[in-house]
Amino acid sequence: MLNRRKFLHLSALSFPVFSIKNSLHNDDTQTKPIVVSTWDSGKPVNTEAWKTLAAKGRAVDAVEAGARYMEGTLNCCVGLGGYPDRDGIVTLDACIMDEHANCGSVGAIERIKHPVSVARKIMESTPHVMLVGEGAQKFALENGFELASKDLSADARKEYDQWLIKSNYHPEINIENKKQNGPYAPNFFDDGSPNHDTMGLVALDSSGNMSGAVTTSGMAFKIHGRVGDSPIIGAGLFVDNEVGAATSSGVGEEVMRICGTHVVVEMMRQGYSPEIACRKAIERIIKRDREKAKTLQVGFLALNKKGIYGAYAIQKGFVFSVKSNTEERIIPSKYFFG
Ligand code: SD4
Repeated sequence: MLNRRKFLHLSALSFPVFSIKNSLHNDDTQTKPIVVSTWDSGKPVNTEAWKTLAAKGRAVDAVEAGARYMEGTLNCCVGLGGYPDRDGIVTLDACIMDEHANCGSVGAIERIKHPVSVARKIMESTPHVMLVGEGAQKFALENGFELASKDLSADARKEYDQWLIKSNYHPEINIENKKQNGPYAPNFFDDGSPNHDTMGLVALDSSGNMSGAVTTSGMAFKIHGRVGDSPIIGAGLFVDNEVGAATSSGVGEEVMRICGTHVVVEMMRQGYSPEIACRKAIERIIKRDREKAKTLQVGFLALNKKGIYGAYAIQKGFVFSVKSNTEERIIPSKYFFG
């Protein structure tokens, strides 16, 4: 039986949870349509997705269009213009998930410009969720996708040649200040600003349905065949049309170890706001290995069924882009260390 002392203790413990839940449940506002994307580079991605959302289209079409925009920007780090693996080969990961929990995914695909659309084709025309490597490329070619050149972009060639001098594999993704964090951290421009290789976006359409997509060239100079969190459903992306959707960026291995975006969505199901849900997933990563977590970056971004968004990261520097009928802006994420 619960004695009074235990009862008081339990109610004190549950108070913050109760108030967070209430703050979500008492909020009757509904923002739709809305799209949120990782990073400041998400701004034009949102603009592209918005064309579909503003025309009362489906969220799944909007997120595919947003991801395709980024993949098509070949002077950028997402898609075929991205940094190669340590063998000098660009391998791409992508996924998409719709309001019915249909999902499609490609891992380590080579020489295909729009992996997100290959993922969608897998989702819609096969009984499978994920194809990888040569099989994914074969499937893409059989379905009308073109084989692109294997040449690296000028920027990727320059960075790869530079990296080859030491061939020091020291993954530190998206930490804000390169100089603070060791001799060589890939994914930074010369001025030290983060050069993101991943684009994740989630959207709520005017019918109240949610979808998400992620596309990436993955971690720069990775071991050939390495696949990160981005194409893994429940790690880099998760959508539950009853609750909300989440995506991630940062060191994929850490996200995969906790099934990060699935954790975020399940936290939202329990009533937590998107920001607190993201924070809880970040805390789970930090709890596993606090010292290691200090050396790396992971950021989660979430949107709930009411169109309320939130993000949380391990370190300072993660930002996200929002577009709705009432706002269009880039917002710095809250973070744990700093
Ligand atoms: C990965 N999560 O492959 C990706 C990398 C990333 O910005 O997010 N970079 O692990």
